Amino acid sequence: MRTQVAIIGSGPSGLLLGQLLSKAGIDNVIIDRVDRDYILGRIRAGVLEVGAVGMMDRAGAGQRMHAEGLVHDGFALSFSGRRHRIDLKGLTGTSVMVYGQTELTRDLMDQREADGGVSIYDAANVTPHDFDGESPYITYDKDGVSHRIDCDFIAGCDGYHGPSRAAVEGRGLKTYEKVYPFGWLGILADVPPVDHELIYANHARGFALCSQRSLTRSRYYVQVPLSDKVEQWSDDAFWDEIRRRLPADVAEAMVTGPSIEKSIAPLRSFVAEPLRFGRLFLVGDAGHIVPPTGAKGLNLAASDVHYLFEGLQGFYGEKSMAGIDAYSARALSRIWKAERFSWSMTMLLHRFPAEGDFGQKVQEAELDYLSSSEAAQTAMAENYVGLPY
Ligand code: RFL
Ligand code: PHB
Repeated sequence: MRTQVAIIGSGPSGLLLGQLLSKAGIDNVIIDRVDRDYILGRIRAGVLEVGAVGMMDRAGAGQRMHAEGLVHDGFALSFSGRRHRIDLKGLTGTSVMVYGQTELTRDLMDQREADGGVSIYDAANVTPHDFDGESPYITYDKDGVSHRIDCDFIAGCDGYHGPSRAAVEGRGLKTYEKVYPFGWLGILADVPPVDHELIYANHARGFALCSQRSLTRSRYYVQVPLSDKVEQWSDDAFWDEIRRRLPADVAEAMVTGPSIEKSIAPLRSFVAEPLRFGRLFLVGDAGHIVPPTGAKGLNLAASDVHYLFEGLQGFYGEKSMAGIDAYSARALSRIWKAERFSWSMTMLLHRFPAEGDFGQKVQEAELDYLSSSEAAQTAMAENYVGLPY
């Protein structure tokens, strides 16, 4: 088989890139290790920046998001028994969209299917080859048969554990990493959200987050030690713990119910540099990871795709390599700012056992300062709604 751009990974970054390329008349094939239902079973991000919303529209897949997504003009910080609202709209003129990654992925998959785009699922041993030269290709096995896709470029949209970054390790790739000493225990439940906006809570027992997927589906998280196993946490134990970490009025208003998903995610900051090796690009989680505190993971995948699409469009439209040459630096400049923000939100809101009571007091002082300084709130709001592409 031959295509112009071979895309490894059918997550948000691969699907967004595929849609934009198809719309621009650039032939592409998406190839994934697992199947559609497996991908849609992953419960991940929930908050979209205005840039990611715009990317969904450009991909022609934004209709349901606009109809069902919830526009949020602010969020709350809870600390020292009180709550302070960050007025995103008032401070920046911009809002965010609450729309789950599962729904966004489903919309992109459906649109790709409707447009006749080619996706290959359940492909084993996907491997990129010869990307240093002008004729790269991908090999994979499916149903016991080996296949080869020849292409002009390979987009590595294959997540943190995919084969694209593995293929460039030891070839000048530099990685930066910070691992946090805790994880997030998250549950999804068909109960109305406790508030119409998100609540991020700093509490002596640990961080908690009240998020949502719709007016009838809630997503809640609590900080847990890395040694905790999800089986240790009954639904009742989870609800008891999150209520302890929230202001009394919020805890009392919380509607509880059986979980439909429960999992623990470790927190990590990670960046790989550069993001381009000849004709292979690292995109989204393949190139970087943020802790979820700033809700930036999916949004960074969207901005990477924006820069890469511009480069590929320049190559096919104007025979120019300028955008392709600039991809890594342009994407990394925005990535590092989101890394910084995600790290600072994580440091501000979580309990760090090694920092003791002193660390907790410093966090409370910073939150108190934030609640009294419009300048500090504006800086937080500007980063939360997303820096410009
Ligand atoms: P994805 O979504 O991981 O998609 C990568 C795709 O590549 C496929 N793949 C392979 N395909 C072929 N061959 C192989 N060998 C392959 N190996 C992997 C995978 O099957 C998959 O379909 O990366 P992408 O597209 O870059 O999108 C990034 C986002 O998914 C990610 O940044 C966010 O979901 C991060 N994230 C969160 N972000 C938020 O903003 N808020 C959150 O609450 C949030 N929660 C999360 C998260 C990520 C998690 N991970 C990665 C474990 C919770 C979790 C658990
Ligand atoms: C989510 O809804 O899953 C979510 C929302 C905001 C975050 C992280 C996760 O900062």
